[in-house]
Amino acid sequence: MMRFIILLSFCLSVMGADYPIVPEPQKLTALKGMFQLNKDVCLQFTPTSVDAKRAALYLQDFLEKSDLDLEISNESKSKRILFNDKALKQDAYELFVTPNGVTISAGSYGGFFYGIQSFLQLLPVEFHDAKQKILSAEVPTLRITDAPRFAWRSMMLDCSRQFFSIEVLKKYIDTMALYKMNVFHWHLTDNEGWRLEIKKYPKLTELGAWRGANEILPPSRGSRKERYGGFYTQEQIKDLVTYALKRNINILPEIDIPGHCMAICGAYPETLCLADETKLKGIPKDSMCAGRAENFQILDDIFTEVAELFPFDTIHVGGDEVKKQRWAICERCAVQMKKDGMTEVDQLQNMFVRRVEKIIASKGKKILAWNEVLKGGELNKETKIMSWEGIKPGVEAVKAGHKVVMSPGPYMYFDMAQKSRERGHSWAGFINTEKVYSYEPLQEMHLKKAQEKLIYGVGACLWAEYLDKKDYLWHQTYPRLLALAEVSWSAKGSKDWVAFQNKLMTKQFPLLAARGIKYRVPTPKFNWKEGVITIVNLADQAKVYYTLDGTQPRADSRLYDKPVEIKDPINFKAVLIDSAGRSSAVI
Ligand code: TNX
Repeated sequence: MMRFIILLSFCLSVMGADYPIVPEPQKLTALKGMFQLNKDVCLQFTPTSVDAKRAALYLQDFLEKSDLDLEISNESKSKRILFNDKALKQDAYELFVTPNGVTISAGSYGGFFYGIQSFLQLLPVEFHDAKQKILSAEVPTLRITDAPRFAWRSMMLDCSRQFFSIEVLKKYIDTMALYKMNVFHWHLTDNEGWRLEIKKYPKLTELGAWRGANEILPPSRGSRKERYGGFYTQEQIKDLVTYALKRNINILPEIDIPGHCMAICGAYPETLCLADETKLKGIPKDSMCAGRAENFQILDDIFTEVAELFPFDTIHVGGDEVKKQRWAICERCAVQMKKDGMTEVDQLQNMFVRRVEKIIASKGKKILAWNEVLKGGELNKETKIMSWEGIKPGVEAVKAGHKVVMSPGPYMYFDMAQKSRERGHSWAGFINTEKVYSYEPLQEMHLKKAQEKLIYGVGACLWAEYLDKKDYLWHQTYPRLLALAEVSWSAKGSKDWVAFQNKLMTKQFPLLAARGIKYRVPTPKFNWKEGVITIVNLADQAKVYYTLDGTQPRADSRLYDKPVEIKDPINFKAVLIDSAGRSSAVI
């Protein structure tokens, strides 16, 4: 019995801060001793496995940035990192670190890659800082058996409302990969700008990529009257796709149709509905006409180029918030409705999406779309649905037989502010890291076991209306993405908020800081009761400093070490300073 208790407490102690890997692996066992990583260690791989070789080269490249050059050698040197081909499921891996060597086993490139990511999180954070040279390290020994809970783990970035350079996108993708996310959902077109070069329709980017006083797109948040915009060339896109694939990330392009189309409709006004101008007054020009046959040819041409650029098997075709007022008074839409015996404009959208399904199928791909496309009739069962208007549309989609990616606004919309008076949207409430972490993808769905299998993945969205402030993109993504990673990867029921916070504080914040990521430091949480202020839920290594005279608290202000008694009304201000020395906003 005693032995069992000792063993149990030993196993429990390995969770969380001792082995601060995010997302929490499915199974982790601590071992005794340390592995010495230095230039005498060589890299080896199963010679018949292309994936094992690619992974070995990836790790070699990564460590080389710190000047640690490991040789690839099949000689039996004393210590090695072995990439071992083993029949494991897609993206699953085993990582075995002993004092004598490291073995990463997997049956897919993704599995090897994720074994590497867990290993890299065990290294001193200096390895993540390109400016630091580090030639040796002690790595704690352990055995991990790990696999993702969901096959699809996506992060969306809206590059229409704001334009981000390829350099920023690479950093974004690189950091996602560290946390085992595998789909970069790239929102490329919207009312505020069309961002990808389409050779057959050059005006999409010549005109549709720009907004400002004299442009076809009016100025919007952050861009004032200046000409604002930009687009990605096809060469840049191909390069980014390759970059992402190296990190086991597929890029899911989103071409948002038939609504959110002011850019395409501005560049090619003939794509708009046909009606008496007086009746159309005041209705935004953001929807493509559903009754114009040529529009489907244009889309076919566009998707031909999109399908060639993106090797991923799925294309996101939007379908959200289509303003159907134009359709309701359009002569051509009326003809179409009559021809198909339709009585509602929702049916028109269904017809539109079904035609697009056929177009995309002709390119050998499947579609994914926002949940609004469920209205107005059935769709092909191969079409995946992204449930953003809460949880209910996800249930409806499953019941209609579709695979679903859960992105409910109240948990997964990283464009929401994280607390009151912070920058961001708030229509889905305030979403802090704890809220994201609390999300259980099967909650409130009441699905049968077979239906649960259709919940294919989880994805967060970062819309860019409020991302015009420098580096705010990072503030909104981190550390919330780490919570998303645990929600989508870690085993159901394995979540532990206290342990998670400690992992952030002891390892992940310093690691992100080393990578130059300007994450949001969580503000301290406090209780106020009967004249006493108590700071609660303070993670290991986090420090709170405060002032009582209304001045800005800093690292040389009073350190919080016990509840603060307050006699008179007073201006109490506090900040949290994390283990990387970065400060939260003042509360
Ligand atoms: C809704 S979510 C939108 C976006 C906005 C976002 C702001 C969705 C499919 N459409 O166009 O940017 O809300 O939170």
